[in-house]
Amino acid sequence: MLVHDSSSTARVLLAAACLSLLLGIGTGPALADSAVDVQIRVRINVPATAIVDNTDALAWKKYEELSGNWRRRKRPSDCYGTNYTWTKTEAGAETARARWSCTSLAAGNYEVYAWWPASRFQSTSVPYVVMNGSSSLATVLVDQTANGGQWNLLGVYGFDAGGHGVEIHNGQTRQSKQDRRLCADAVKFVRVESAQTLESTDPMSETYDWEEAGGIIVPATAPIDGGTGTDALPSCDGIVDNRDSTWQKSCKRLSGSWSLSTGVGAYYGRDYAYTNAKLDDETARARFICRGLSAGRYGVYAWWSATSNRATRVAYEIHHAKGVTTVRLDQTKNGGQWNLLGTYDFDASSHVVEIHNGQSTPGKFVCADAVRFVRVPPP
Ligand SMILES: [Ca+2]
Ligand SMILES: [Ca+2]
Repeated sequence: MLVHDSSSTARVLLAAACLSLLLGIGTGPALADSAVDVQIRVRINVPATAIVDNTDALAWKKYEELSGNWRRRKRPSDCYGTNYTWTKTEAGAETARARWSCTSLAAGNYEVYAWWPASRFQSTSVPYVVMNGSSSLATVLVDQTANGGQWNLLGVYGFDAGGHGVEIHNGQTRQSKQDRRLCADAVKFVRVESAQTLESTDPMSETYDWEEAGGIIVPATAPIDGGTGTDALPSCDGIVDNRDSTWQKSCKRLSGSWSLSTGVGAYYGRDYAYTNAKLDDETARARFICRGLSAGRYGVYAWWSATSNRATRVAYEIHHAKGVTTVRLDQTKNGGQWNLLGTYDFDASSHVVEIHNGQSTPGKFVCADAVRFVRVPPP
């Protein structure tokens, strides 16, 4: 823990100072140097993991109720620690919000997990908002009727030092009359060294280096001994564009009306598809599928063209080996680049991302442009 490391740093500095005093009487500058030597050997271990429970109220990690009426309940069977808090669901705007935060973690990419006790009376669509300081990175909708008593991955996100946070609220959490409540229990941040940040380059002239391509499957006919080139792209390079229609990779309209456009720049490939965003139930859905990728852990990315009339809560559903995770993203910003939706385990040949227009921003548009799967090492 950083707090602990700070104090051990302080102890060593104190020891160095004492050493100076003990040995340094009358000798002056030479011993000041030796004190510096001792300082340089101090190694601060930056913590890689932090769990924040609803009972934490420390300076560096705490749970706070920002609004509404939260009540504490003991249920040792499948909650984290000794208890959790809960509040009632709302069909409309939020009336209750709580936050877990941790200020002792270094900057970097972290897996974010949530733990809840499951109950059939809890909401099937609980928004967890991943926060970097005061900025929202993504909203992940979680089904609290299932997967209780375990750490559930909300995705991989980049944080600034000390900016790690997750908020939960009860807005639009009542999907049926059985959804009476939602709970706030614990969250966990785990540093991942391997998470990749893809650079925004011109996608049409992108070159592939077989060695660096990592998990990208190289077909048997392609060179396997390294080398860079654009002339022998693998048949399934992990990128699925809205125009792809082969067996290896395709983007299919599952429902609704989608139009093609080049009206807003910085799209991927030839163009993008768009549809109207809806406040309530979805009316349009499209599926990006990539076959030919091996089983394993992949970072999932999406590309869109951003403008002010895009929807701010666009639902991307990642269909992975452990189920379906929905990530909500703001398409008014971060256009023209690969944006990480999280890291997930996939079975072979079943890499699927679906996008739909439900529970979003009416009057705005949802853009389906391209998605990408990039293999990362297992944790
Ligand atoms: Ca707890
Ligand atoms: Ca496209």
